[in-house]
Formats: sequence, structure tokens, C-alpha cells
Amino acid sequence: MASEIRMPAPVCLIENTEGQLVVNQEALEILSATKNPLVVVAIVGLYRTGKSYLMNKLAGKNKGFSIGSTVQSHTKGIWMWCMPHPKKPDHTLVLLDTEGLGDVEKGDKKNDTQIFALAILLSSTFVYNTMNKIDQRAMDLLHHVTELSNLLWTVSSPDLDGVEDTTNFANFYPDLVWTLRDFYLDLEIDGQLITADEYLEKSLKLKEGTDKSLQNFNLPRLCIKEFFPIRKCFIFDSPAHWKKFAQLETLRNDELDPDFVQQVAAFCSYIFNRSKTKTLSGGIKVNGPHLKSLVQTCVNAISRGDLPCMENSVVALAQIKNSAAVKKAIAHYDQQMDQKLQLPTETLSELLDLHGACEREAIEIFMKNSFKDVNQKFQKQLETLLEARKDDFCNQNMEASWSRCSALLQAIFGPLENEVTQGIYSKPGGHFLFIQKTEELKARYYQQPRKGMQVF
Ligand SMILES: Nc1nc2c(ncn2[C@@H]2O[C@H](COP(=O)(O)OP(=O)(O)OP(=O)(O)O)[C@@H](O)[C@H]2O)c(=O)[nH]1
Ligand SMILES: [Mg+2]
Repeated sequence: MASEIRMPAPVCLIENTEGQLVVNQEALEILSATKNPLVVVAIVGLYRTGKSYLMNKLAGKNKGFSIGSTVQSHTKGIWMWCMPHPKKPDHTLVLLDTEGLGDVEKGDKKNDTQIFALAILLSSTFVYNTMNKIDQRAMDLLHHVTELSNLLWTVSSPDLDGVEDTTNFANFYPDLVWTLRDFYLDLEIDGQLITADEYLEKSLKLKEGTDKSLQNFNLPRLCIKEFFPIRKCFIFDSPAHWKKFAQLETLRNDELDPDFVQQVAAFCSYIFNRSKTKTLSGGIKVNGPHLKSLVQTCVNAISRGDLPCMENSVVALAQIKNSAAVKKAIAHYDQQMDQKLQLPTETLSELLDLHGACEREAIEIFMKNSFKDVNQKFQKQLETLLEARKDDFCNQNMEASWSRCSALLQAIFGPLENEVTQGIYSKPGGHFLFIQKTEELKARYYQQPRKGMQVF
């Protein structure tokens, strides 16, 4: 039986002091000793929105992750609490509570983004905690940081199969759970009651059309759907009268709003029953030592500056993905031409038709894999490469035709040359015989297939 870890209280996993992220050795030692597969649940959201309180509910405790009752942001860095999984034998549940985003006193968006990205990369279930409703700002933030996490993963995880495969987010992306706190709206659209999940899906619904504003509307939604194919939404009433918030930790369930108690129970049940084991590409089930090295890899990459600031991240990601898309398209074209083209071709259009078909497939592959190809920069690059390959094939075709024709001429007319040298035709009637033989050989030459365009 694998080791079980019981921590009486959370420890800091990643310290965040003056904008610098430092991994805490004590937490790494705990991870080293945790050999069970891990289910990692991380929570992220704006500061002062009840994240730590909700994570304590998952731990089944009133106290644990520290809760602040003032307006000052409370949790700093990322805190970790490991415990035996309540539903999965021989699995460890790892709760990660993160520093709140948007603290006005801190005012450091870049540092916020780093913590957000780490939570995405380290977790198997990622809880995105927002207040009241799903709004565009929360959606944009999730979209940008998700892109960024993907970029960080792309540039800093040598274990992956290569850039092309990073589009396969399912390998390492967590499931998304969107929690809406102090939700006071009616879940109703056009007079129809809807579920919280339907509300989330409705918010992520794409609009039809191609104009720029629609594209801007659709892009974050498309990306969130692509990154997080498994999504769930929970709404929560306010836990109690606001005057009781300062002592919330000490309140028993019967002193809390009963709807809130029920909503927390449904949330915990989903997390315990549905959250997956953290898995890396290749199906590696992450245990403590794996998570330890993942933490170190990600924090080192961030410290090295591999995580660009948010504004540059999408551009950088687009560069990486589009270069990979060009490579993939060209590889497909080369492979298809190699398989189907036999030089020399009988006619030029035979070659051009085949090139055209492979070119179309290559462009289709590029389109499928490209991302935000502004001004079609990379598509044009692909077209230039394909054009150069076409010219190259045309030249090769001429050369192949030339070689084949020369070889045929030599093989067919060579013996005639010998006969002329031997004087076989230097006799009466020889000229007629020579003409007859020449016509015969010419006919044989013309009968030969695949001489190409250099045929004389
Ligand atoms: N309005 C409201 N307040 C809550 C809720 N849950 C907890 N609180 C209170 O909000 C305050 C902050 O709670 P925390 O759990 O520390 O919030 P946090 O998001 O972890 O805050 P940071 O660590 O600063 O990011 C405390 O006074 C809690 O009692 C909730 O669902 N709604
Ligand atoms: Mg907190």
C-alpha cells in the first residue's frame, strides 16, 4: 500500500515576496514523501472573494487555509494542503490555495498572472472563483492566462513530444470549475429556468458572423472551450449575513445560510467524485515527486523570464504555434509528393495538378493548426515555401525527363551506331535499309512510356 500523507495544516508551497516566487523546501520534502497519485485542486480569483474559506470546506475543516476578515489581501503565494483522498483509496488530495488577484496595494499584474498560470499548470481541477456573475473581464482574464500557461508549458517542458503536440491540451490541462459567489440573480433566460452549467455554456456561446467585433467576442470563448473541454459551474448564495463574515470560520453549518450549505455540499461532492488524477502527456499519473519537479520546472521557467508579460504572450504563442503549423503543413506536402510523384511526368499539367492537390491539403492543415495569423504572415510564408517546392519539382522533372530520354536514345540507337561503324549499311541498298532501321528505332523510342517533356 502506497504512503498516505496527513498534514495537520497547510504549508506554503511557493512563497511570493516582493514579486519573486520561491519554492518552499519544507513543502517539497512533503511532496517527495507522497508516492500516491495526486488529485490536485487549485483555486484562483480576485482577492477577498472567499477562496480560502471554500478550500477549507473541501478539507472538511473550518480552519486551515488562513482567512482574513479585513479589506487587505490575505493569502500570499501558493499554499498546499495534502490529505488522503476522501473517495479514492490510495490517492492523495492536494488543495492549492492561491494569492488573490487584483490587490490594489500590490498593483503587480505580472506577478498575479504568474500565480494564476502556476495554478493552471499544477492542477487537475482548476477552480475559477468570481463574484456574482460571469462577466467579460473574468472571461478575458481566464483566456489570457490560459494562453500564457500554454506558452509557458510549450517553452519549458522538454518532456512533451514537440511543439506540434501542444495543441493537445487534454494531456495536461485541468478540468474547469467556475464558482460564482454571492450569486443573487435568477438563473432564468427568456422565462426558462436554466442550470448553472447552462449559464456557463450560454456565456461561452459563440456568435455567428465574421466581422472583427464578433471575432473579438468569439476568440476568448473559443480558447476557453478548447483549453477546458470539461467544464462545470457552481453558484453560491452568500454564506451568512455580512455582519457575521468576520467570524465565518467559527460558524457551524446550522448558523450558515442553508442554501449555501447545500451548494457547498454539491461542490465538494463533485470535486471528490469527479476530479481526476493529475496526468501528464504519455499518461503519467503525477505523484508527489512528479509534482515537486513540476513545481520546480515551472517556477524556474518563470524566474528565467520564460513567461512573457500578458500583452506579449498571445503574440509569442501565435509565433510558436504558427511556425509549428507551417512545419506540419510542409511536412505533409513533402510526404504526399514523395509518395505520389513519379518523375518525369508525362505532361507538365500532371505535375501541376498533383502539386495543386497537395498544396490544398497543406494549406488546410495549416489553417487547422494556426492561431491568430495576423495579416496572414505565416500563411504567406507557407505559400512561398510551397511555390519554391513547385519550381524545384518542375526543374527536377525536366532533368529526370532529360536523363530518361538520353538513356533511352543511347539504349535504342547505340547498336545502330555500331552497325554504321561496322559498315553494315555501306553497300548497295544500304541507305534504304538504314532509313528503314532508323524509322523502326524511332517508333520503338516513341513507344517508350514516361519520357517526360524533354522528348525529342
Ligand atoms: N461575501 C462573501 N464573503 C465571503 C464568502 N466566503 C467567505 N467570505 C468572507 O470574505 C472574507 C475573505 O475570505 P477569504 O476566504 O480569506 O478570501 P480569499 O479570496 O481567500 O482572500 P485573499 O486570500 O485575500 O485572496 C472573509 O471575511 C470571509 O469570511 C462568500 O461566499 N461571500
Ligand atoms: Mg485567501
